[in-house]
Amino acid sequence: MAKKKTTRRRSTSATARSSKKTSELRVAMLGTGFMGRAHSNAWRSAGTFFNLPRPLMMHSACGSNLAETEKFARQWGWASGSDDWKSLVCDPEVDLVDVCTPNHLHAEMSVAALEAGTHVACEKPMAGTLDDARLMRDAAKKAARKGVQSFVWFNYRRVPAIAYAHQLVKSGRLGRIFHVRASYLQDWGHPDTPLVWRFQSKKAGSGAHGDLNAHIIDMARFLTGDEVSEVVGSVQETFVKQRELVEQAGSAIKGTGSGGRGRKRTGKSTVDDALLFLARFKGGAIGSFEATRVATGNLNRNTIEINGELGSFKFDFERMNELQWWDHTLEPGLRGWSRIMCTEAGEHPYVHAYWPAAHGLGYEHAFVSQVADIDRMLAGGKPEVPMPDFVDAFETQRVLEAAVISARDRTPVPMSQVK
Ligand code: SOE
Repeated sequence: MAKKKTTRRRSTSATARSSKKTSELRVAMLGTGFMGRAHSNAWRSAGTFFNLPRPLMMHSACGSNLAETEKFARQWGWASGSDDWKSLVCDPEVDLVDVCTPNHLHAEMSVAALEAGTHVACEKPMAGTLDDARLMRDAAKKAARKGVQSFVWFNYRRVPAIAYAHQLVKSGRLGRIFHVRASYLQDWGHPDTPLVWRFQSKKAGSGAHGDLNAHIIDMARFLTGDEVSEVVGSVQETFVKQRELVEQAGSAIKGTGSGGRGRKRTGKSTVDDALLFLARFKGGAIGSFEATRVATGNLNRNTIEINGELGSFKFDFERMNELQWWDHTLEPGLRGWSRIMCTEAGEHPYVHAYWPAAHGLGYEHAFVSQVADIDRMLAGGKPEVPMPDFVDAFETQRVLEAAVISARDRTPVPMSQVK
């Protein structure tokens, strides 16, 4: 992203950043890709669905191409477009910076914002590397002493079925937990997918691992309330070693290649296409985690199952409004999997803000709900469901790192060895 000072922002006479917890919350978003669209929609609609303590003001969207970014800003409701993130992160007119750029930019942008006293909401994975994540965590700890907050967009926590499952575990309905079985399967990383940034370790850090295992590690930690104590074993593979080089990747996650026409110029993929690992938890449970971009036929299959002594649940994002529940306290003849529609206002988190029972939610709603929680927290209140900050997300990043070391060295890695 360009660093030159050619920003064109809304001009206003207000210069002092308001610290009032009831005043407008002015947001600048860095990055205009797929996540930029999901976040823009959330910033735009949260105040319509939720009664927010701080009215939202979409100050500016920032991207590398000014003309394109201004177009994006008009389309998604931002007051202006900019290509100058360095000015935005310390602009007194901006209260919060939303970082949804490729992973290698997260640390520099987030740390600059936190040091300037600007709240930060950063996309997952928190960073491409543990070193970057540590810098971010340390900056967040320092900033927190001055009331500056950090947030990470682990959006699946705010899917009502997952948020409800979290409450079931917390209230003791599952009893002692034996198993965590999590997998995040996609198939857009087939050989015809070009060398977009997500296949370049310098930009992404890792492949399916950081992109997808980050989600299910966070979900497992959130759902069990427990921490991984050891990565017992791990295997990773890069099936597609060379991918097509393209000038313009386009805006789709997988980019747009030549589709097999003509001779292709190729470059090396430097990330995993799949990484699987086994883990132990401090509380005694064991877990399996699988992330892949080449699970043909699985488009966005984020699943997690937790088996406890008193009950179990299963979740599959492809049926995101449902939670499968097994109550082991029932007499044996009555036991069976029940399909709960998690669309009951007053019972299932966040549903009260949206539609009547059984009028399901979609991918975008978890982002909208996260904006509502961020807004509440920046007004001094509590989120509806616990929110990960940089200190929390750093723990997920440590588990990611342990799994990489375990795969590389073909050895178990106790978490105490990963600082
Ligand atoms: C691509 O794999 C992707 O967009 C991830 O980056 C997201 O985090 C995931 O929720 C959906 O798939």
